Amino acid sequence: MDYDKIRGAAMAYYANLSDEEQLHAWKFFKSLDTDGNGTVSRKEYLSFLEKEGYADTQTAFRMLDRNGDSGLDFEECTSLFYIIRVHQGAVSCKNGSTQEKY
Ligand SMILES: [Ca+2]
Ligand SMILES: [Ca+2]
Repeated sequence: MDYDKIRGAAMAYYANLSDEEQLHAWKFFKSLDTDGNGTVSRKEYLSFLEKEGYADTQTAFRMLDRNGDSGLDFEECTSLFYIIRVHQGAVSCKNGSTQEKY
């Protein structure tokens, strides 16, 4: 997966969301950050995936953790939000984007 492309798309996607949807993205981030320290650790990330029934993946975490500090900040989580929303959790590919929303 071309993460730079995903990230660019995620940023554009987020920028075009309504206030309500942006709030939803924020809540999504807060729901991942279960201890409320402002970053989503790998453990928090994995327990979220487990809870939501997504397979995998440490690979995706490494991909999402762009600055390599072993935690996902809000911006990094936006990419995850985008992937889940737009690609229906298709961290494992599939037909790509037939309906791009940006
Ligand atoms: Ca945390
Ligand atoms: Ca990070």
